[in-house]
Amino acid sequence: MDININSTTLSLIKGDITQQDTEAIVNAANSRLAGGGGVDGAIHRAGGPSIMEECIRIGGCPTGSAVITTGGNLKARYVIHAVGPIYKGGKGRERELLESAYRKSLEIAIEKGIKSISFPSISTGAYGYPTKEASEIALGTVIDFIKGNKGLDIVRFVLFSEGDLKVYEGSLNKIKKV
Ligand code: AR6
Repeated sequence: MDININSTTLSLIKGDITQQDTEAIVNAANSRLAGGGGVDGAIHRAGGPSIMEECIRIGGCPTGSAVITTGGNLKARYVIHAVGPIYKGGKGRERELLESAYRKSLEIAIEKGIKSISFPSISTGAYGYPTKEASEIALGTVIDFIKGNKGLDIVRFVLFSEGDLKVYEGSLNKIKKV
């Protein structure tokens, strides 16, 4: 599913983030930048050890923020490591921190002159954020950003399952109607 907002195409696909040919891909990292399972494990496996060397040099990243490294052996030139919140029932600052992880990633992309970027569904795996709620936050934040900032040609969400893709499509349809 694709929609155009100003000069940016926002698309939702089912796929593997490590295979994307956008200039940057976003990692769902942890604040120690220590690697792990899920998207993080897949990116480090596919991209090779140079990405971890850069992460160690950077040292860490607070929750709700993001840092950039090169993409090692990936097709993508850069990896933006974003740290989403661990879901604790939704009564804390989870929403704010999830919004901030997406926004910070986009700000870094603009600063670097990156034209195309792929996101995974941050925080909805090991970190337990309910996918429907997280998809509304992710899409809402990205759409607000695109409306206010020129420079990105493609923003792609790469969902790992058909079920997650359907949830994101439902949320995008809902947002489009408002
Ligand atoms: N491509 C796209 N999406 C994927 C892929 C892939 N190759 N692999 C998994 N997903 P998660 P989080 C989906 O757990 O919740 C790590 O250990 C997955 O199905 O990767 O932010 C880190 O080191 C889910 O929908 O990230 C952190 O400690 C989504 O990506 C912690 O997990 C996010 O799942 C971060 O947890």
